[in-house]
Amino acid sequence: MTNIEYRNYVGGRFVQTTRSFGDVDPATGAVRAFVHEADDSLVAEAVESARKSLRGPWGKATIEQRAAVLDRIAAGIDARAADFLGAEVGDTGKPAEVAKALDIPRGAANFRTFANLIRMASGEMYESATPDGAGALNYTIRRPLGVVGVISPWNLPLLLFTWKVAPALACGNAIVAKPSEETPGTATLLAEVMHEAGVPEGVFNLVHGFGANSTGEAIVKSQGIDGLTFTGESKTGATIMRQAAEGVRPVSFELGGKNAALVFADCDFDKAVEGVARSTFFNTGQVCLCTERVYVERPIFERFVTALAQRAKAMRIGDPWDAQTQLGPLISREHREKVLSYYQLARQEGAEIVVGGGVPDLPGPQSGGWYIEPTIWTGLTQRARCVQEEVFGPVCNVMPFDDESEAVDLANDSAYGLASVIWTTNLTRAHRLAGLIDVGLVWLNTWFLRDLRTPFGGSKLSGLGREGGRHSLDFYSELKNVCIKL
Ligand code: NAD
Ligand code: 6OD
Repeated sequence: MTNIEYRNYVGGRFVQTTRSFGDVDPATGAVRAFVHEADDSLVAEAVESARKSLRGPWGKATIEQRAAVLDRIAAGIDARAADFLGAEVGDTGKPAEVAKALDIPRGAANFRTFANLIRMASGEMYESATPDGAGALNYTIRRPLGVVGVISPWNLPLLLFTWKVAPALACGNAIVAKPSEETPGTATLLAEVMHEAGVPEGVFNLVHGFGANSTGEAIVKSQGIDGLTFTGESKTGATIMRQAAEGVRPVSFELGGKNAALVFADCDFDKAVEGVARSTFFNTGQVCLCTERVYVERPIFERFVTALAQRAKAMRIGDPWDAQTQLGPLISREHREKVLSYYQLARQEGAEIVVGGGVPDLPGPQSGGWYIEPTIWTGLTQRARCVQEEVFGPVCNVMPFDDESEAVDLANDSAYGLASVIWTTNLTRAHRLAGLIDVGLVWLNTWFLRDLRTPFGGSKLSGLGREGGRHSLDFYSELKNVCIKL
């Protein structure tokens, strides 16, 4: 029986509620913590504390004071890295080696990056002519949006939560944030770090719960929220957008993907196979940027499928704390049912299952986890639902193409527009195609290589707006123009 409890953090206090739900370890299926669900009145209290904090010292803090707070939070995450690792691996089942290398350091890096970016942020200034010849000066001031609602998903919990909280704080906002109900752990530890780092009360509020008819919806519908940033499914984004229209509040959305990799015959073959295996199976396929559609130039198609299948077969599935493990479980029983329903649908749609397609038989505690086999399909048509709909699991369909323009058409034949990868040694072609693919992010001969100053986001169903670097500052603040007659 677990004694871990994740509480809400409202107005600078950790708050218990009368309703709680279990937080399940997906690697074993066991309940690892209890989470105190915030009801509408606690959300309203969180919004009110956030508003109040903007009228206090936080509303008057200088950029340097805010940046120093962010640096202290980053140091706090570093100092408690082992706790963060335990919570992140416990909540997601992802291999500890991955969380150690990516999720936890990135949580701290998000705060350091936005501390530095806000220190360096510049405004606009114009000298203007006036009829009397004296002239005028116009300059801009960056003001916070106010109270920002942050709603995040479960796949990269700390990374995505801090990716929004850090720039929102850097810009001087107050926050009411809800992590996914599946992964409440690291967000709760972050509240402790904020508390210890001296974030004034009410500036950061954490409320736990579900989405529709629960905490998430209460945040979205609260008229005390001045802007909303959301990462999650495209359908949820559409619902939130409708609700946020009341009050005309700005939204920033990072949504789903059905991302294509284009592999040309002139690629560095081994690097391309390794790269596509990584972009398909990383985090058990649960990254919005993961590849689910692979288009391979016909002369190397068979060889590529064989090599990719060998990689998939060799993947070590199992205990996330074993340093050899490469593939953890899916996040939940429901999500595994969804992914398995696509494995079934692919058969009905005529796929050849090159590898995988089922559930592995694991020994020990992991026999109760939500594991699934890495899977490769061939033979599906472009119109198949399995080629058009986001699965969000460790699976891709591989299809041949004959020339560059067909490859671009296939990549663009999707309702989503998040990310693409092009594998070729012809750099002229790489740059030409990068401009032609309808997505927000293109990687050439690499994948998920991130510079936090760059714009991040998708087109079509994949999102609205860009975050990252100055684009985050632009979303989390408003520019005010000041004009003075000289
Ligand atoms: P989800 O949309 O189900 O939930 C995301 C968050 O929204 C959770 O905190 C949830 O509780 C909340 N929520 C759900 N319904 C809500 C509602 N009606 N009102 C308010 N809040 C609500 O998504 P998920 O299953 O947690 O995450 C997986 C999805 O996220 C995939 O589609 C993936 O592609 C997408 N994603 C996109 C990006 C990106 O950067 N584009 C990054 C990560 C994940
Ligand atoms: O790296 C990032 O900043 C980012 N937003 C990644 C999103 C991954 C989606 O699952």
